[in-house]
Amino acid sequence: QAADNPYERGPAPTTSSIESVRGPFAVSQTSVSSLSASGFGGGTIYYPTTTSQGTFGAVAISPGFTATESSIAWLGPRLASQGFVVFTIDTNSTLDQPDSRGRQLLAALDHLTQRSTVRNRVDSTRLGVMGHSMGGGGSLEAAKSRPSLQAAIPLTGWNTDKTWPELRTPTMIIGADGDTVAPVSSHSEPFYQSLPSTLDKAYLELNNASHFTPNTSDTTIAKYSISWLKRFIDNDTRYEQFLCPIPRPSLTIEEYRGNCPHNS
Ligand code: 9J3
Ligand code: ZN
Repeated sequence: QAADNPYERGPAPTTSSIESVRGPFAVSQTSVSSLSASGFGGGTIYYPTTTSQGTFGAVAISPGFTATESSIAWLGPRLASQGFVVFTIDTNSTLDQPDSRGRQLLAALDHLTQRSTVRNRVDSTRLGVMGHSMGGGGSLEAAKSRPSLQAAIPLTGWNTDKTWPELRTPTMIIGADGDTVAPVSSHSEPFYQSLPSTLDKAYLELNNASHFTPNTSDTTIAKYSISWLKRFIDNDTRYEQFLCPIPRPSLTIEEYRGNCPHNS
């Protein structure tokens, strides 16, 4: 790791390395049963196998309404292989609403840092949240209630609360142009617009995408999520090149908005 950033993990990134299905770290996994979980429904922890590179930042990820952990499972090894401990969770009930999903994400992070078998591998000061749909709405709720979180990324997020001026956590909102369940016009766009202008924030609208695009392996989601988590959980400015200047529209990007350069 570089002397000037103790949180930096892994080799210098390239476009190819962040688009790859697997990053440089070998990944192990361990299950957390619902019986041993307190305040959420259990899940799977994916983590870099090595113990020779210090602790890693961590992220908890919630599925959406009626869905289970399997719907977001692809993100586990994809993100962990880049150098994060990743906890994909089940919720207590698949019908839980975004505020409950937010509390469950925080309970999962607490389990990860305090009770899990991999707790010694996790830096409890470098944590983030993600989620799909109501789980994405939950990631906004989690960041609102715990401003010490270092990154939040709702994926085609859904919430009845459209305004998030309370957030202090660097947040990347990912929406889909063809989403008819959580249309960007009534969810992701107002979420983004309501975030403080002083916050490090981004809005990525996927092109040719649906509400359920985040449920299968997607290189654009992975590439920008990895960059956001590295930049703000690990303070790793080597990833700034993928976020600034603001990415141009492309075959997979309908629109991107953000503040560049970042200020934290
Ligand atoms: O988690 C989601 O997919 C939320 C979208 C939804 O079905 O909301 C209806 C209440
Ligand atoms: Zn609000």
